[in-house]
Amino acid sequence: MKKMTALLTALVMASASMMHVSADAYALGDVDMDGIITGHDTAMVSRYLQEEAYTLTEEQLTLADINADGTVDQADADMMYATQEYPMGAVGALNDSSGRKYINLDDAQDIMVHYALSAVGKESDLTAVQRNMSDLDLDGDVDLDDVRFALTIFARVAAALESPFMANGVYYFSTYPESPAYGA
Ligand SMILES: [Ca+2]
Ligand SMILES: [Ca+2]
Ligand SMILES: [Ca+2]
Repeated sequence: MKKMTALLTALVMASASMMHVSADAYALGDVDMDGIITGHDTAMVSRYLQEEAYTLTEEQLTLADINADGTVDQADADMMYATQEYPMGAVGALNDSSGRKYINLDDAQDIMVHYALSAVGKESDLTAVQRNMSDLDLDGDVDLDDVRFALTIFARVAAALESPFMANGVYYFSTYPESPAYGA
């Protein structure tokens, strides 16, 4: 009986800890809490710093303070950009060993196929990490806007121009196409 009680207690405690997902469970910098630092995390922090209306939760702010100095500022965004394993949108980079830092046409196609499948209620091959990386405009959803952004970035990179969404370590989203990087 005592054993049974102990087992039940352990089960209750285990389920309680599963319900409360603490920021402690994630590495500093993993703001979207998907287990890896990508351009999506960097973009979230960058946008938080640029846009008053864009907010992060308390847990996300804890994770955004990657240099652990008690504040979330550009130094964190810069450090996250230097630390991130994959750039925003480069969903195929997770499956190849090229280490490429730029979005390519295959990535844009993968994002478009994911959108098309989800539009008809079907699952795509993209993992949760890749879905986060596909949400280029950070609205929490992967749709045609993200496909358009992916194609635009690909075209800019192909033309050896800087991404319209990134300049001097800052991602620009809401200001597109008036982004400071757009005319570069
Ligand atoms: Ca992440
Ligand atoms: Ca900091
Ligand atoms: Ca989106």
